[in-house]
Amino acid sequence: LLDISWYTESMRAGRPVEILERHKLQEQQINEAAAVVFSVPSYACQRRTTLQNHNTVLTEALSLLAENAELNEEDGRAIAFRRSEAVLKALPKAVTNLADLRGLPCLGEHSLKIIKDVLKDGVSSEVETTRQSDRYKALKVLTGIFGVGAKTADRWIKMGISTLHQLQASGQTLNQAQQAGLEHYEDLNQPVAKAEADAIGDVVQKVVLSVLPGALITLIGGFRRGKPTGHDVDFLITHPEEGREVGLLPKVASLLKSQGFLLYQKTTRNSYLESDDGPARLSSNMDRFERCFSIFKLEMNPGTTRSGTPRSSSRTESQSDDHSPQTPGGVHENGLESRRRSWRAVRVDLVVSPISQFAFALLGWTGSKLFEREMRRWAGHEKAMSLSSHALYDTKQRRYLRAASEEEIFAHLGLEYIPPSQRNA
Ligand code: DCT
Ligand code: MG
Repeated sequence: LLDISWYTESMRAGRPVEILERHKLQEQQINEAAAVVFSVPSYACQRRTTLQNHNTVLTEALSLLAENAELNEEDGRAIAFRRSEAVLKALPKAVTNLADLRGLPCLGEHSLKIIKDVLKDGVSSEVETTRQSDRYKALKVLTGIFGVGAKTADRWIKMGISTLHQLQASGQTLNQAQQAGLEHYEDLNQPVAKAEADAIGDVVQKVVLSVLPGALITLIGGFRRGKPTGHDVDFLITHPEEGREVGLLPKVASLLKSQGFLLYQKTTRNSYLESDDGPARLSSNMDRFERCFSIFKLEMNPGTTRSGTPRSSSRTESQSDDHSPQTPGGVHENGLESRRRSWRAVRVDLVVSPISQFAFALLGWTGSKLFEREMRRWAGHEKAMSLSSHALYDTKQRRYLRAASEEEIFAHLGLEYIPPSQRNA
């Protein structure tokens, strides 16, 4: 506390600046003494990250900058923001002053500056400027189209295309995925609820079992981590007898299609062969399972309201803001029409793995993306191993390490087992 005699002396001598300085210093000392000391290991796969986040204002700010970097294909920057975001997500309490961050890993200079601004002013001007920037808004709108990635969006923006209307008017040739993406734009940008994922799961299960009795179907991705909503629904399919699963998806897709459940689908074959691919190529996060990317037509019970934010607000925004997601004019969807429809479009991914790779596929497809990335980094940097959704290879022993469960993979990697609900990094 302030030393009273020094204070009165300084006041008498007319030294208010010194008083202020000393005040500040003392405040800082008090803050530091009261600072919470968090201890957080540096790899996300060593941490338990639940959906309960005590620092949403900070993590949302960092997440927007990460997203912007991803949309601009600035990978290093994106990862740095994602790592800082994940550290804050893992904290058991809200951060209230900078001193709370002492000793935490992964917080780079840029992230710290953002955190500091948000703690001080409630917002970061860099975040707000980015959010409002024409380029960010255009990238968001265009990559919101299924089948459009950052590269395509950038090419279009350079041609002066930054809205859906401009895209339609431009006469650009769209591939089939993009055409379907544009047609179902509004639905595909609405969050999918767990109940909707379960309803789709029932349909998928019935069809898969009719083609391959004994097959096992698992809901993966964010829903397996306990998220209440997602941007898509991911399923992993396998069969206890290795080999029985080969060629399953073309049959499943054609049945689903004939029953009117698919608005779009693209099926790719399994292109992974341990003998051909070898461990060197395994570090890539792209896997080569038999896979079906689809847009599912989900019937909704009468009176069922859609998940997520009310549509009315998004429509008002789109009328006033030229960049926000608008329904492509003249195409199928318009507000009233779609609200009266008895169905909605949902992105659904089906992945098939041989049973011998199932644990790796399950682990790799449960996410979160950062958790997966960190697990591969841990494997490579700390254990000289190479982890993918197909296998784990030990470079020193020069052999593949088999696993029948996720627990075994964590054990091979010398990591404490983290259940899916705590992988929300
Ligand atoms: N995955 C990954 N690396 C990628 C893409 C995906 O490790 N580049 C894994 C992690 C999550 C899983 O696949 C499914 O991917 P998404 O559906 O994109 O993620 P999600 O966590 O399910 O997110 P959402 O809830 O929004 O669908
Ligand atoms: Mg998903």
